[in-house]
Amino acid sequence: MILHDFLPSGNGYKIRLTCAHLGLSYELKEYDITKGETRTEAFLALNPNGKIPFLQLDSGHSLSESNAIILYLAETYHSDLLPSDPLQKAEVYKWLFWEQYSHEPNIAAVRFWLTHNAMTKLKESMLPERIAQGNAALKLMDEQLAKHTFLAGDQLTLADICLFAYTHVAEEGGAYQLSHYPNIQRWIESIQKQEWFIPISQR
Ligand SMILES: N[C@@H](CCC(=O)N[C@@H](CS)C(=O)NCC(=O)O)C(=O)O
Repeated sequence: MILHDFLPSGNGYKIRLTCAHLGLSYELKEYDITKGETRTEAFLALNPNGKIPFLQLDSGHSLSESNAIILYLAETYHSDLLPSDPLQKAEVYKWLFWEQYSHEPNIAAVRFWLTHNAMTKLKESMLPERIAQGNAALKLMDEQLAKHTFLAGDQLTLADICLFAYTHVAEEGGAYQLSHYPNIQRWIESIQKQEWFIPISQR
């Protein structure tokens, strides 16, 4: 497998973490998204969406969208990261869909704007609303984690890998303070203690 990625990306990190958990090896091809390296003709021929992460399988098939990729990997390797019971599985899907709509646009996008010199007047005007929505997302996670060890219950699943990726770096850029969310902090530490854990800057 070849993973096309940018190491600071939480979306790419979801795949690196899933592969680490599953013990899968892959070739890494790195792109600097701040220099438009995913917008070249050569990259667009591979992935017309012009974004990392992007996984080329040995079969010749290719996949984009981080959460589709981690679902594919967990199902293919029959991992307990995705429960087989339909209701428990739906709980995992729920967090993955929620992440893309209610978490990633507020936490990941704001981190990128503030840490990669990507602020414009328009983005600046959107910032207060995005930060309010991001804090609402963190509060919801914190409340869930007050009741359960992990997001989808008491077993670690793809929901945790998916949401760990951008939550643990939410403070980068200064928009969010994780000290307001003690249950999230406990959960972050418990994931960092897993024997398969790798930091975001690694593969
Ligand atoms: N929904 C997609 C988002 C992918 C995405 O936004 N990728 C960003 C980096 S995290 C990117 O490649 N941006 C470069 C660009 O748009 O030119 C996923 O979950 O994989």
